Amino acid sequence: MEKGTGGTKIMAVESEKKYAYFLGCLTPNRYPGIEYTTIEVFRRLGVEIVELKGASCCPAPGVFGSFDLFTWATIATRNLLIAERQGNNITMTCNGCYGSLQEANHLLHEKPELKERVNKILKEATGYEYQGTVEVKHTIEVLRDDIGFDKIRDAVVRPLTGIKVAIHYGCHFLKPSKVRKQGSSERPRVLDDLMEAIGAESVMYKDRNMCCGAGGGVRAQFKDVALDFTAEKIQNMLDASADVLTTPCAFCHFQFDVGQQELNKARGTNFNLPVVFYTQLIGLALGMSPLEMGLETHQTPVQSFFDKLGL
Ligand code: 9S8
Ligand code: 9S8
Ligand code: COM
Repeated sequence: MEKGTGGTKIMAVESEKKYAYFLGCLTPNRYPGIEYTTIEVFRRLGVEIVELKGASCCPAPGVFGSFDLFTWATIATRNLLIAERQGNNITMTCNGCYGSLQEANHLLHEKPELKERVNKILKEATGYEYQGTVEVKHTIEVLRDDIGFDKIRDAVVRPLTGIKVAIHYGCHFLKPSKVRKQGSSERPRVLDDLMEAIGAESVMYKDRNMCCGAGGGVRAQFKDVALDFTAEKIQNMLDASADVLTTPCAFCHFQFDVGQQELNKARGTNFNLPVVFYTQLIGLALGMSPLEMGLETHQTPVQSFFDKLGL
């Protein structure tokens, strides 16, 4: 097995499915490595990811949605409309983006009067109305439903054996549970199953479903409060002997990765739990190199995790 750096072998893969990638703000601007890795992992597993040209901020559910639901729904629907005009369904690597687009889609189906009001504006602004044909799926759902964990298990060339992963699901992926329909929002399993499929061990830790602290505008307005949450979660993960923290939300990823360094600076702590996005863990298991996934750009060093993996 090639170590550390070096080229990825280009594998020819017939793509069976296609999704438009709703990037949102954080993935492309802060973690282009997550964007690249996700596209490559999906390509290797037979799913083509295309650009959603002209998409805007989702807009962030906990920020825009809580101030003005109608404006939030209209902007979200404009993004859905772009995908509908392209003839694609949407997938993403951020729970906030999933929350906004999935929920707006749901509300438009449930409330015809809202759809009519939103479409009136969209018609004026773009010349088109949203019909409601787009399906919004988190990348986890594409991996589970369109690809299947068995296929992922079969594609593993570098199993993450012996690695203890602390999973942070993030609030918007699970709740509101009646809208998200991810099964139990108190005892989610899907990401645990996925991590086990690539050979890692998911460790349970205290208050696993607690917020990372950043969502809902808390990081922007009350950074110290956000960091209180982050510190508590990281400590709980360390108490469970985690080697690495993973999440399916770019915003949570950002908060844990940057937040640990902010805590160390401001409070003199020594938090250095490597933060690796869940598609990057899959990428590693599929044989991608850490360099091509941009892992060295994460603020919290990932070296201790590499050492454990023998990279
Ligand atoms: S877009 Fe703008 S701020 Fe953000 S990353 Fe996810 S949520 Fe949607
Ligand atoms: S950011 Fe992502 S999904 Fe949220 S609101 Fe609570 S947790 Fe972190
Ligand atoms: C977090 C999104 S992923 S928001 O800050 O709650 O809107």
